[in-house]
Amino acid sequence: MSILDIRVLGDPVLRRPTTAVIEVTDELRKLIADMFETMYAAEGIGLAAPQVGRNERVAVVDVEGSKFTLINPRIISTQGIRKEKAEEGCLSIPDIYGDVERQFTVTIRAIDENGNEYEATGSDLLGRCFQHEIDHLDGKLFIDYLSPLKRKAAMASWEKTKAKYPGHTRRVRTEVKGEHHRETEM
Ligand code: K1U
Ligand code: ZN
Repeated sequence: MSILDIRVLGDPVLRRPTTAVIEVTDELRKLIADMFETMYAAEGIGLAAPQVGRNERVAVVDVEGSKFTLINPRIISTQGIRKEKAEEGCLSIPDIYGDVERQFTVTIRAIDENGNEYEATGSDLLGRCFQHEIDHLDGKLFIDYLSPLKRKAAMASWEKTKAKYPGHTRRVRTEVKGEHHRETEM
């Protein structure tokens, strides 16, 4: 398995719509395994294919041990009208956070890495993560939901941060130091 480079804000791949997966191949399973490894190395709870420069309609999620592979996911229902505002971050916009209002509970239909269709219902952080990852597959980012004022402030902050990511690339590596595993960015 490999840790992949993460594309950051400004890379056009994050704004491109993805292409539906026709067949779950070994090559796709390798991409999924690499995406899980990259997500864990970056200490995220989700990761979508465009974030690693790919255009397949695929994402991975692990919220408190509830692990999902999302191939061609779509939201099939939102239970009730309850919405909730909470702070979000994005592995492709490091160090920038903002409050986003989303459905509290969503049910998705997707295909897993074995090619089997399944449905899953997620509330709270899991529901939020499903929505955040499906947005990535449609070229949408959490900053798109911020008010003009908050978005302007977020972009001003990003202007200072983005120099850390030449070529719109965030390199996450797990480094072994003595007995400790440490995350480093290069
Ligand atoms: O897709 C991504 O950029 C991953 C992103 C997913 C996400 C974060 C917050 C709300 C919804 C979806 C992250 O994992 S950023 C890391 C993060 O914010 C976080 C990490 C652990 C627990 C909670 C949030
Ligand atoms: Zn994100």
